[in-house]
Amino acid sequence: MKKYLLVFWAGILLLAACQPGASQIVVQDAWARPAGAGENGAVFLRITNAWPDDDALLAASSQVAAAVEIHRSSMQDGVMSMTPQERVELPSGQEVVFAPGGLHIMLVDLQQDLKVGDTFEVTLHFENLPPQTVTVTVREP
Ligand SMILES: [Cu+2]
Repeated sequence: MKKYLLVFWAGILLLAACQPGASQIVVQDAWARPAGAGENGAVFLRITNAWPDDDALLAASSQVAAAVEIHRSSMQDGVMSMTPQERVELPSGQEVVFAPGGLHIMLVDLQQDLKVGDTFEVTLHFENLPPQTVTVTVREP
């Protein structure tokens, strides 16, 4: 397990070294559930802060939805509810996972259908580092 982690970090450092000036936030496995125009969609991904300083995700934007919000799902008294997040901490050297049942990027009022195999762009806005646009692939959960 330790060896695996080491290889993981070497990969991150290599990635960072190959992109001088690029944002030191590494986003992996960005995907969205299929959904129809007029509905709400959700984007899931993993964000690693490979920068020496802490940062935070403050907002997200995309052309495919009328509004984009950052939410956290939680179970309260047996009922699933979503709470908007003003910021999501991205501590240096740590991975933050957006996954079903937890953190997600909510696409409010989709302007187009999201069909399996489609791709679209979402831009992540951070407190310190420059914004980063990632490609999201639509797939079944
Ligand atoms: Cu939500």
